[in-house]
Amino acid sequence: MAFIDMKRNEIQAKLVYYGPGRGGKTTNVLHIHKTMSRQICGKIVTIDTKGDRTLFFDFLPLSIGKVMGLSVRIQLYTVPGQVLYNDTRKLVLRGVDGVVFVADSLKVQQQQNIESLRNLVENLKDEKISVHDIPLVLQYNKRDLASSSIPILSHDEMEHDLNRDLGVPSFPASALKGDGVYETLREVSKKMIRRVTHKLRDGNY
Ligand SMILES: Nc1nc2c(ncn2[C@@H]2O[C@H](COP(=O)(O)OP(=O)(O)OP(=O)(O)O)[C@@H](O)[C@H]2O)c(=O)[nH]1
Ligand SMILES: [Mg+2]
Repeated sequence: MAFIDMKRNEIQAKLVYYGPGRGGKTTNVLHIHKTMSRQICGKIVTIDTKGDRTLFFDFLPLSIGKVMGLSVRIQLYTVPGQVLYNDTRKLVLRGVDGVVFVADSLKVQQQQNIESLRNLVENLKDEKISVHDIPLVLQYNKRDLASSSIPILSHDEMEHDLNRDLGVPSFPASALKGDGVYETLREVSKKMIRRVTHKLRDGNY
């Protein structure tokens, strides 16, 4: 749950990029770090990687402006997507305020997308959070491969497999090229801030 630091007049919210291994979570964060102004974006911290596989997490703090007189800081994390690192995913999910689920458009990854989403639902449940309750957006990544010979899932197939029951905003993206990265981040941030300000207004903090 978002943390309010009254001494510093600051709201801190935790945003987690979740999804199957090699789906493009770290690539999203690297793109944000590379292209965002230094006034907004702090230092990136990458804890333990092997090649391009995240073994623990990536972390990037963003200061995105003011809401109700309070500075808003979003702490952005990625989880390791590989199935065997579930303990780490659970740890990173603790205190989560919003989730970007990065799905891989590769046809061969269809089942991994579905299993990773199921795993997210379970791990959120352990945190007493309903997937229908938390600010969540889906990102269908690697759309640039549509112009290659590699078979990819259609947008409709991904909507059907992943978003049928959720009905949340979804964005096509190529994190590698930077397409759709900010659209995704903007939407989930909007949802998170809306949630925090409602709670503040209702006196739930
Ligand atoms: N063609 C293409 N490749 C991408 C895209 N996004 C990521 N990749 C590549 O996919 C591979 C995996 O990307 P990562 O960002 O490391 O994936 P991840 O989700 O962080 O993976 P884990 O850390 O193992 O969970 C890398 O070689 C990326 O360059 C994209 O939009 N298009
Ligand atoms: Mg990674």
